[in-house]
Order: sequence, then structure tokens, then C-alpha cells
Amino acid sequence: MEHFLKRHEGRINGIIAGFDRILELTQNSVLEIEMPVGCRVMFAAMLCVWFVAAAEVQAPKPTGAVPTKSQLEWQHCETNLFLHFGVNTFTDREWGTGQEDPRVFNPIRLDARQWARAAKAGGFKIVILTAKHHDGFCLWPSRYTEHSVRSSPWRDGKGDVVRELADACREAGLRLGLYLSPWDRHERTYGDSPSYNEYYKAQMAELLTSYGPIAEVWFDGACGEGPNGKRQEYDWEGFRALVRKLQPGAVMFSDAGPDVRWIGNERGTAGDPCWATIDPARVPYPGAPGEDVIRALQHGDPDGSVWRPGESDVSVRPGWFWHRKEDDKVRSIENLIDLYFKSVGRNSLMLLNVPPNDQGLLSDTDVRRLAEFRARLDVIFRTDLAQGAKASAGSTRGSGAAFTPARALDGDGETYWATDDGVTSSWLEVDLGRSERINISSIQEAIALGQRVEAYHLEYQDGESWKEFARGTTIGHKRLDRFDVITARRIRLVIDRSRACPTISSFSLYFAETP
Ligand code: FUL
Repeated sequence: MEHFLKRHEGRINGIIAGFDRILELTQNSVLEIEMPVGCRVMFAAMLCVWFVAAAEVQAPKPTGAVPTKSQLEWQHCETNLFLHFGVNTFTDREWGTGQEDPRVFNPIRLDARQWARAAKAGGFKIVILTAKHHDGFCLWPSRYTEHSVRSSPWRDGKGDVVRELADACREAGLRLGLYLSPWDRHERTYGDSPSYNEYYKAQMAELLTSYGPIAEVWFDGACGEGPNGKRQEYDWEGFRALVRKLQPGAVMFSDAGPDVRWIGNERGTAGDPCWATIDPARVPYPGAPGEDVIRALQHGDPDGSVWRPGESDVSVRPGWFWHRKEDDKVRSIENLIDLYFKSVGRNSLMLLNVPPNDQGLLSDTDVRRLAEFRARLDVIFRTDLAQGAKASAGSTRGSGAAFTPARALDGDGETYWATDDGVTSSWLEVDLGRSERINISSIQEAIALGQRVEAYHLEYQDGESWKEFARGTTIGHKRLDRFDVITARRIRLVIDRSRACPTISSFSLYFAETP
């Protein structure tokens, strides 16, 4: 007590002074309070204890690098749609040569609203179009080249695919993203670095000022020039500054970010563990080669100084562009669901490519597959058995209700269970009230405060003992686990190791016949 009084002397004196003032004010009232000095000190000390305890219920401080508002919004999208479309759609190629005659581009039934409807039905949020792929052909009538829709027979040379998609997205409540390939096999200034950089920036500025808000800009790092090809030094700094200036709300994707990183493969699977943070020095520029680059992209770095979550891009068909011979090679729902678990379920985002065909429409099978994919996800995640269940925890932050374990089961992504600072391992227990069959779990961290958890496991009560049934490393925005069916009433999420006190915004349990 003595120690406490000494430590908080200043605060206590302040409180005593305030208390004296209250007594003074009440002096002439009916309340004639007589209180000896010792008693006043005790009372003030109690107030002080309360004050200190209340102060401890402050929210945890962010730890390490944290996301910007745009990065947070982006990660909440979870599934985005990619549209590869251009001259390759008509020439049956994946990489055009740049020598294509613009007259090959004639998608006579093009209907961007059909694309938007399919995206919407599939639950996709941002739709990213290849405004220009490596062949240099522009899907909008750029002022800076003739190699565009303007020189094609489509809509008598008056069409603009970017415009039609922008309009369709706005109507459907979707956000628009644009891919503008840095590598350009048509543009003659390519390789003459300063001139091409100006050309590229001028085109970028056209795209970013003519079509309303842009959610994401996709910088592809690919270049197939080979050792004897043209050498272009890209002005990455300038490209980025331009996007920031013209569309400050857009996230920029590339191997080297700055906002979103490539996940390191085109198979649609994130690494495990997968940190949203990364050491930027490990991926110095888009297209940088090497195994360590791929490792960094797949896994990120727990100590990474920047927040740069991974985007897992993958095509629903073998190629990125439409090819008639691949009409019967559309991925199955099972495969797409598996990719969802291995991308979104590993703290990444799924960017699924569905290429429009030579008519300018998404093919029937692909459209159906997108709707089936979402329907299957809806079935799997329909009933969260843990939502609203009784919750307890090994440790809870402060004494108030702000960070209780129930916060992880309230279906509100803004609230979370947290422990006191310095408590970096603990458990959260869910009592379902009766035994339930379970084979899927979903865990989320309140990533606005940084990514924290390094290791966790799941266990269920079996008689007197607890049995482990799943184990993992990172969580981040979302961690999905699938496991053999367990039947249990009490389940624990055990945080084994965390870089700072854990902040768990949701813990959900599901049962699915076909997970
Ligand atoms: C790669 C490109 O070379 C492919 O054609 C495709 O656009 C893919 C998404 O990125 O780097």
C-alpha cells in the first residue's frame, strides 16, 4: 500500500484536492459530511486504483507495419475477378507479338454488363481488365497510339471497352481495376527508356482520369525480350507517384508492391505461413528473379517493415486468354473451393481470371462455374456454429467488456478478443451448448493493429482431456482450416505464440458435407 501511495502520490494529491472541493461545495447543503483525513486518503486511493484499472482497458497499440485504409478495404474484398481480353482472344495466343493487325479485334456481341453480372453472381468485388497486354493493343481509344480499338472494326472504331466496363461496374456496384502492361511489344519507343516511360505515364494518366474511381492498378513484371532483346529501364518511382497523385485510393499491385504483392506463383496458392508484412529489399523490383524472391513473395516476413499483403492470381482455364480448345478445361468447383482455402484462407486474396471469348462474352460454362463457386461457398459458410455461443478465455484484457472472448463470436468484424499487453499466449474457449459435428474453422485477426499470431492450435474437450485436431502458424485477415470431422461441445483456439498480445476478431466453426 505504502509503495502504491508513493508511486501515485501526484495523482492521489490531485484526487484529494478534487475531493476537498466537492466537500467544500457540499458544506452548506443538507449533506454535512465529516471525514477524517485518513479516510479521505483511503477513498482517494480507491479512486486511483479504479483509474489505473480503467486506463489498462485501452485498446492495444498497433504492432509493426499496419495496413492503410485502401489496403484494408482491398483485403476485405477476398475474391476479385481478372479479365484477360485483347487481340490474343482472336489469334489464339497467350503473348501477342505486337505485330497483330488491329482489325482482328471484333467482338461483335461484346456485353460488359454480362461480365459484371457474372462477377456479381460469383461474389467478386473488384474487376480488373487488361486495358493493354504485352502486345501493346489498347482496349480504349488512347490518344497516344493508333494501335487500339480505334483501328478495329468493332463499333466502327468508336468503341471503348474500358468505358463499357467502367459503366457496367458502376451500375452493378463493382469496383474497377486496370492492368496496363509495362512490357510493350508494339510501341516503337519501347527500349528507349525516357521516351517509353513518358508514353507509359501518358497512357496511365488517360486511364486514371477518364473512367472514374480505380480500385487497383496492376503492374505486370513480365518481360520476354530475352538477352538480345530491347532493354527498358522503367521509371517505377514515376509510375507510382502518378497513380498516387491521380487515384490516391487505388492500391498498386506488382511483385514489389508498393501496396499489394504478387504471391509468387500463378497457381493461386499462398504460402503457409503467410505474412502480410515483407522486407522490401528481398523483392527489389517487379520481375526480379530468384528463389529467395519467390520465398519472400509466398511467405512475407514476420519482421517485414512494410505492409504488403499477397494477391493470388490464377486462371479458371489453363490460359489467361480465351482459346476455343480450352472450352472444356474450365476448373471444377472443387478445385476452385480448394484454391479459395489456399488463398483467402491463408491471409491472401483470390484473383480469378475468366477470359471473355471472341464474341465478347464470358462463355456459358465459365459463367455457370462462377455462380456455382459462390453458391458452394455460401453453403459451406452458412451456419457459424460458434456465433453467439458461450465464450471464455485464459486471459482477457482489462476488466471491462471491451475485449472479452465473446467479441470474437459476435459476428462483428470491428470487435475483438484481446489479452493484456505482454500476454502472448492464451486460449479462447467456445461452449456450443451441445455436441456438434465440425470440420472447418475460420479465424481472423484485427489486422488494423498489425499481424501478430505466429502459431496456434485447435483442441476439443474429450472427457477430462483436451485433444488437438488442427495446428497452424499465421492467421492475418483470415485463416481457414479443414480437418476430419470432430464431434464436440467445447472447442479451444490456443494461441501458442504471438508477436504482441493477440487480437482475434473472429473465431467461427462450420460443418460442411463437401468442404
Ligand atoms: C503474366 C503475364 O505474362 C501473363 O500473360 C498474364 O497476364 C499474367 C497474369 O501475368 O506475367
